Amino acid sequence: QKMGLVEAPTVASNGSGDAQKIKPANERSRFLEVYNQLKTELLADSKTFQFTPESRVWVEKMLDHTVPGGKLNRGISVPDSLRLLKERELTEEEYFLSSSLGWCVEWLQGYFLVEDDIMDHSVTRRGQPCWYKIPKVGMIAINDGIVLRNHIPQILKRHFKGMPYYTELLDIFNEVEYQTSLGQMLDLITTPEGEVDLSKYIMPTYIKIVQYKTAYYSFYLPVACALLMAGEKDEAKFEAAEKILVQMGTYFQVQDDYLDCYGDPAFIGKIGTDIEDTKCSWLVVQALQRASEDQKNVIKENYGKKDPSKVAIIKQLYKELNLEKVFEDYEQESYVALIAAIEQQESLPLQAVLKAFLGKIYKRQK
Ligand code: GPP
Ligand code: MG
Ligand code: MG
Ligand code: MG
Repeated sequence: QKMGLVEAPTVASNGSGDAQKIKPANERSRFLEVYNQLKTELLADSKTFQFTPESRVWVEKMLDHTVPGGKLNRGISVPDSLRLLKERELTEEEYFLSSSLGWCVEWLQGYFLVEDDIMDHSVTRRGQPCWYKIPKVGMIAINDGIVLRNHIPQILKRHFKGMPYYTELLDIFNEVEYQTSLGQMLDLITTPEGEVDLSKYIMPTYIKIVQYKTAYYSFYLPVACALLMAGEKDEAKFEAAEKILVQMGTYFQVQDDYLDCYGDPAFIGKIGTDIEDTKCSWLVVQALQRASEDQKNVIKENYGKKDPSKVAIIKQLYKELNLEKVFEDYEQESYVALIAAIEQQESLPLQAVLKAFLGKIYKRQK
């Protein structure tokens, strides 16, 4: 193991016994090799690192903490999708380039999470302290997020300038970042600190928040990258894929909201804060749809408070309203609806791409 390289975990099982969601360790480590190369190039950039050795060390530590430690579903979906679109194995070059785009998606995600954890007062992420919680980091994390974000066009310039789809790539990353920031804004202004306005927690608002804050960057972006690399020019194909991927991303964020309350922090790698943060979570929207007047008052009195006993009262109410079952039904219905929508697609390779992505998240435990 060379110093400074991120080690690929050799874990062969996620403990849930669900083979579908287990990534072979070699797939992960092959993908991580691309990360190490991209990182090395960024750190060697003479323009940027005429600074001090200290700044190089800082960036490397920051990257290793914030970029590669997640499930990597979004990133690996780019080479996976390209392989399915081409209906053959990728060449070394195709694998490297599509994986680089996958890493750009992971870099974007790293940036979003660094900022999101500050905004959400989160404590842990991916089984470690959030970046801003690391000693000597604190609010420097805000700028580190901006550095991460600006690494993306650097990577794209180094490896894609001159490609026929270079402009489209830059455009799509910009567009998706804009959409995500609007979703995050909606998420935040729907829940001003210290204020509980239950009338705002309705399904149409919820759907808009999650489509914008999660679905575009997590689902549409990786597949759009693969379509661009495959030379796809038909606007209608992008639109058809977008429609389904936004629907899939909505389902994914509902799972995220569910796991925030019901997931095992040791397994999902983060401690939920949605109840304390007064979030417009899928669970509270469902609870309000089913609550009696008395139960609504319980929510009003206890939602959005740091006090653990108030959080426990909300969780108890969710139990009484049987939200675990409501979620189970939703999960089943979403899956059936998504498969039906996918099978309406004319292109079989695109169907395969969408089914593969859905397979990665269906019934996920983390
Ligand atoms: C995740 O929502 C949303 C994002 C990561 C988008 C952040 C966008 C920015 C422009 C910063 P979440 O807060 O529910 O995620 P988690 O549960 O992982 O904290
Ligand atoms: Mg958030
Ligand atoms: Mg958050
Ligand atoms: Mg969440």
